[in-house]
Amino acid sequence: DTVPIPHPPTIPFLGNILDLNAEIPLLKLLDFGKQYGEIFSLYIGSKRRMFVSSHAMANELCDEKRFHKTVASSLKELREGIHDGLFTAFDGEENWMTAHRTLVPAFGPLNISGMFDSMKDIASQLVMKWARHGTSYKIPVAEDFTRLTLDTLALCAMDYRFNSFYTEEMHPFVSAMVNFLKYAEVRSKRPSLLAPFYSADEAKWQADIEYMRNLARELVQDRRDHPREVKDLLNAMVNGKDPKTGKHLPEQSIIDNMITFLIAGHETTSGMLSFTFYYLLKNPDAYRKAQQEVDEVVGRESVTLEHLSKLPYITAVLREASRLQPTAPGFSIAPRSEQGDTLGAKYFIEPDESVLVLLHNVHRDPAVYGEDAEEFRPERMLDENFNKLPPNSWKPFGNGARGCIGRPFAWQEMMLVLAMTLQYFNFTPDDPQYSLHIASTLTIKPKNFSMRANVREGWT
Ligand code: MNH
Repeated sequence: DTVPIPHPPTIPFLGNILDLNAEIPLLKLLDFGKQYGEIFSLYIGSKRRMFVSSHAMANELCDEKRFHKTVASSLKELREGIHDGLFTAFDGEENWMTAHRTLVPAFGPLNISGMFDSMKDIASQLVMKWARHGTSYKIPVAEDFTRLTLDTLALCAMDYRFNSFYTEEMHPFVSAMVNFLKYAEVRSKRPSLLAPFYSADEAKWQADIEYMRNLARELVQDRRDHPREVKDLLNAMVNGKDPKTGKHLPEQSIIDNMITFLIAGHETTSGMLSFTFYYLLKNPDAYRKAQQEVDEVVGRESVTLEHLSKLPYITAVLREASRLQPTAPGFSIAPRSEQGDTLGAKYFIEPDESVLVLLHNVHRDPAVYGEDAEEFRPERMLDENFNKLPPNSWKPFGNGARGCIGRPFAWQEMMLVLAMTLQYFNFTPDDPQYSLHIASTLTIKPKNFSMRANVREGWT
């Protein structure tokens, strides 16, 4: 027998829309999760959305035979600019399958290891910047890591240099992309009927889309006119063929996915690096162990790909930071069956309804992580413990076929940056009293978190 899904009181016409009228709606959702438990619903106008907070519920939703990804709210708005690219495609859409089959090898271990030198090129620019500025520089952590991840993606995806470390102003592509993302969120919270009242904003949004697509189109054309032997994603898309049909990707799909990689890959990765430094500086014991591991494995050598596979503690640090602060804080799932589906044998979900997995709450479920679930303790993420976690209890990269295709890319980049920065610098918090505040767009990052970097003895 089914039971009603609990929800906070609603008001006529608006439902719970005012409950979400907060600066950081995510924090409201997480609080409701703590209050209502494994599942609750909210009425956005007349439409009901579900939110789950327990591992048991998330585990059921990750069963791809019963449930699949839905593209809703902000994600759906992004389709105006990147259509059925990998991230925003509706589940089962034809172009998703074609692009997925073509791109899986490009994101495989061989290709990603081929990008090591490009990643190191950009990471060295970051190290150089911090070394030259010295301890008087208050490192704006999230901003500098965003420079790093953007430049890394542009170089590895399309052999293009944004040179963000050499300019105060971001490259125009970056501002267009940031506006595109922000406005998608604004749009998703506004009835589309009202669009005509915002015609200037709408025009700006269209211009941003056009700017990004034109630049991407020029890069594709340039590559076709002047083929080059580089191991970037653009070559994989221009030259690669769908193994099933033997066909090349259409130009529109190449452009959609090139922009998609920049969007899906830069903020998530920079946020995760930023939270990792936040936790390391809050936990001196973990910091010391991480640096000690780098000293033992890498020493004063130049970091290589081989080093990166010998850093189990750093690996655990990244896993633990992304458990506590999953920078893509949720993903949306809906029943496959036209009859709907029932969660936990008691909560009925209609076929057209979607459920958001609240990763923060799922990742802190005491049933999985125990009474110290809220604490940063990398030891619990060392392989011997990590491999014993129940299925679907750690999902920062999403689920199944629609999970993150860029995970090996991001992981290699983050491991490299941690190894290099811990090798060169001693870090101290700029404000030891800093208490964590979250800034959120499509993804989350620590707000106004800054630190200082001191070049370690022996490097100068
Ligand atoms: Mn990534 C999908 C998290 C880095 C490209 N990514 C997802 C999803 C999550 C996610 C969660 C699933 C979203 C959903 O179900 O709606 N991604 C991350 C995190 C990092 C990350 C936490 C870094 C840390 N992602 C990257 C990088 C790239 C990338 C880097 C590209 C180079 N991600 C994607 C793409 C998808 C995706 C493309 C969509 C995959 C698909 O549906 O086929």
